[in-house]
Amino acid sequence: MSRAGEAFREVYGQAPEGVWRAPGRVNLIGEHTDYNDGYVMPFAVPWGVTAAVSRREDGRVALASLQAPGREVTLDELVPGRVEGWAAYPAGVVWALRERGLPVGGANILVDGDVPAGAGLSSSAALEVSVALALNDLYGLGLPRTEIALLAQRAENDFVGMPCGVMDQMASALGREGHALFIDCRTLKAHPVPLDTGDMTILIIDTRVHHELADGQYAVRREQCEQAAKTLGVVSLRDVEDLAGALSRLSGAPRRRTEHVVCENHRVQAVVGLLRAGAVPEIGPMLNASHISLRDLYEVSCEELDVAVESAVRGGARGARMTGGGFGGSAIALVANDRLEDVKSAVRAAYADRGWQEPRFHPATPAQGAHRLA
Ligand code: GAF
Repeated sequence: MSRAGEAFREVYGQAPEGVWRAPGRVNLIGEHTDYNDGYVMPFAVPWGVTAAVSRREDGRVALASLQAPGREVTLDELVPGRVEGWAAYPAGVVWALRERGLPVGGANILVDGDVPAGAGLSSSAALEVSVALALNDLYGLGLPRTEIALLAQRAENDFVGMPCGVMDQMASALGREGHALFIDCRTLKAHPVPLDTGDMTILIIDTRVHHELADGQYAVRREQCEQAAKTLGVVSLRDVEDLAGALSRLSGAPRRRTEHVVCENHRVQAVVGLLRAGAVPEIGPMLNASHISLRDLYEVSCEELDVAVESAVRGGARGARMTGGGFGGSAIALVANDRLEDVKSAVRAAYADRGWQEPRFHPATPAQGAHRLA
């Protein structure tokens, strides 16, 4: 029995009906493109959330965690804004399923997460998807994985109140071991692309900072993209074909955001081609270009991410970029295995010079997406 299963038995007095696991994600390339109907290329990471779950018939949802205080709500209390903290994510999933008219009742839930805290590796998607998959199986909903991802996103958008795109939930629900997922966020088709890094490593550099003041900036970026699409008369920035012409009709922030989104979509397609050709080291320049664009055009980086990326490249990485929403969290670097120690030392030294907290390093290997453990 997993640790979550054992803890469930202690908290609720009997064994769970089942145990599920969903991973966090790291994004190889394709940043801030998902909510523009664009392309992304994330993969599931080995860290995630394990959820032990049983149904209950009294209209109550009990939420326990090995990492945080628990909470119990009735199904009637599932109203956006009424549940706060971590519990809003699983509660939001129950809410989203019921909003869709699906026959989901109460539940006893216990979760155990091991995603490095605050690293920007999407512990929230792991939490949502693990619980959504559990309820899907227990209540016999028969939802396809893409639907599970969309419902998890709905929980985060409309119950938690974070206007995220669908990338993280898709990566968690559909990830495949040894593969990155090339996702078209308009059609929601996800193509697994083998990510065989050979004698190289994708190194996660966790800056261990999160700039809370920037939290509202995600929604601002979305609005600026929508505004640009409206000015250009397209459904979304995905539809821009003549970039030079589009840029000549825009100014200020919407112009910079558009340039990033259109070029980032092309970079994703280029990386897919290179990976399919087995040319992993050649994606390095694409990673660097993505970072510069996120820093200068999309303006979602921060000093700690920039220093991590620059010092990693100076230390010998083939390429590096911030990953995820930005303003802290993690960067990734593509590094030949015999240069790993040089790269880590270079980043550590750059942080120490500035008197910053030591960053953490994790090798990222593409892991399996959400699945039932027991
Ligand atoms: C966050 C969001 F949750 C994703 O949907 C995506 O937009 C990402 O930022 C930026 O690419 O992780």
